[in-house]
Amino acid sequence: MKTIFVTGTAGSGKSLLTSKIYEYYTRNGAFAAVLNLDPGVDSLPYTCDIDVRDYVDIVSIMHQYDLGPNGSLIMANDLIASKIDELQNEVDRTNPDYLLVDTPGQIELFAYRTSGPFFIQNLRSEEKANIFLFDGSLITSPVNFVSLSLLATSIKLRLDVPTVNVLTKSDLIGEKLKDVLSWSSNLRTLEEAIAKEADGETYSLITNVLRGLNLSGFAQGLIPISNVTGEGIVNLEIALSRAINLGEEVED
Ligand SMILES: Nc1nc2c(ncn2[C@@H]2O[C@H](COP(=O)(O)OP(=O)(O)O)[C@@H](O)[C@H]2O)c(=O)[nH]1
Ligand SMILES: [Mg+2]
Repeated sequence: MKTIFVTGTAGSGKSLLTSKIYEYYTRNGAFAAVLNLDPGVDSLPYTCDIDVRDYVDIVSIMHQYDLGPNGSLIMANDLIASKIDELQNEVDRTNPDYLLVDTPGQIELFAYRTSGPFFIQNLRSEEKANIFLFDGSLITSPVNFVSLSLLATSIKLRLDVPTVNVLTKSDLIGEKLKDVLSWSSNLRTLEEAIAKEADGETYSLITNVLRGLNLSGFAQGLIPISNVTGEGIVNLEIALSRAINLGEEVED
């Protein structure tokens, strides 16, 4: 079994992409299954094979601990790790070729809290990979792009699994797509774009951070996709196969 985690900010397209990857593998004759790890979600664009909501119930948490919706979501996210044995049993019983894990919108789970990385590191699977989604609609400026890349870097260093970086909603951003791809592959282009927008102090802070992180090397290979038109999904599959199968692709 190979496990693919889909992470990214709230609304970046995780659930919809999960459904597209599921369809892709199924169409190609592989046995794929979906694990929904989001305890707070109402409706999903796919049928879950395994669902954390069977074990963690937001409404009972609200009542039991007298919490509001935010507090109970945070608590529910922390409880995910404590349900790993139950979820692992279901995963083992299902035993798919590809397990797709759709994750909660609260990115803190992976950026800061222990529960997210614990779950990813301790779920037993032959191979694991993470897809991190850069939400195309959030990249309205080069500074925003850097900010999102820093978040992606924080998560990558905490998860310690091969990561594929994806830019979603390519259908919505028009001309900006070209800019974003050039920022992600060429540090100089990114610095020039920032120089036009930021004042001296911000510019020097950002460029120092970028050089320290060698962001251009890190963000290289940002794959643009649209979950709506299907554009780029095949490229994503190729990158994903490389990450999890060491180059062996799903057979047609
Ligand atoms: N136009 C467009 N909309 C998208 C794309 N991906 C997701 N969406 C929409 O963005 C919203 C959030 O998507 P969802 O998959 O629920 O995001 P999640 O919170 O990360 O799981 C939904 O209304 C989706 O239909 C995309 O590539 N293009
Ligand atoms: Mg979702």
